[in-house]
Amino acid sequence: MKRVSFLIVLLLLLTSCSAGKSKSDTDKKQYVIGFSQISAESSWRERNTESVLDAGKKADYKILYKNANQSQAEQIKDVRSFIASRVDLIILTPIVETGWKHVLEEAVAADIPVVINDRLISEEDSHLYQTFVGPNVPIQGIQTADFLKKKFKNVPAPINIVEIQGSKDASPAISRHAGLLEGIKDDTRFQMIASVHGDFMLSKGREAIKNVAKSHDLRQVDVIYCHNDDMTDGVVSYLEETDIKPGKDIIICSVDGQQSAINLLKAGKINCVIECDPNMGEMLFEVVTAVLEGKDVPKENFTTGRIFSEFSELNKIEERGY
Ligand code: GZL
Repeated sequence: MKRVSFLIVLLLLLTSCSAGKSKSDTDKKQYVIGFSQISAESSWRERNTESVLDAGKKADYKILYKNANQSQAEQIKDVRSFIASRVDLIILTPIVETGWKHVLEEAVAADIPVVINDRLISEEDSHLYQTFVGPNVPIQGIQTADFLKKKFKNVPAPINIVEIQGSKDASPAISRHAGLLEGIKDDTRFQMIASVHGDFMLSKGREAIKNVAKSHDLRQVDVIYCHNDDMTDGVVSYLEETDIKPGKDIIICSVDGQQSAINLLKAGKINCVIECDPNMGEMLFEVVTAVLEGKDVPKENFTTGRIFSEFSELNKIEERGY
């Protein structure tokens, strides 16, 4: 009898404890998201990764994070491992534009939605993902061209441009190149005399300009257009070892808006920085939530960016945080 009343008390206690939690708390499923990131090639990328991981945590998702160390083969493996783990959704930051068809078809077959972060994949595979969150990159090239037209107003031809592109076949490298060409096509004074790749990395940016200097006299170069700030840091460090003054003898344009580039801009060593905001985590998870709730989402969700240049009020630029 004693034993029976003890069990009844225990049962009452247990039911009163679970009654403390609301029904929606107990019913709420914690979604599992696989996030396949490219690597940590730049400070920009490190901030982007933090932004995504922080926002995922804040939105109460369980994030499985994988860094592919600049290898597409590795990234494909990472995505496959998410499919095998039956995650609820995959966030993919594609290192290059092409080569995703098979793995994304596998995700579709497993009924796992894919959201693309930061870089795009080729148009023909766009039916294989739900939506994209990231910058409108072609505009960044056009904004650079607008700055150059202003800077070189009334300067006679030729105006020689050297371009240090990001990673070969990566969507921002393709679009920053195309964007600049589009922006200067109506002004024949501008000509691109060399275009090389620097992998979006400081060391490779430095190596790239050093190689250009072997085949071109840098004193004939008017503009260096770098596809990101880390490569710009490499280019400036190389030029500072020569008798060419960066920002004065050669006009330097960059993209991203890292603190290092803003410091160079304030020091007059570079001339224009197009902001590309890496803090896209919050926007990304709003979209992720909408996808998981089965809502309609636009195919493209663009972040915005400003133009910082020698024509801006530089003391008004806030600390960048990346
Ligand atoms: C831009 C992004 C680029 C940044 C780089 O959308 O993919 O990759 O500009 C980064 O700094 O490494």
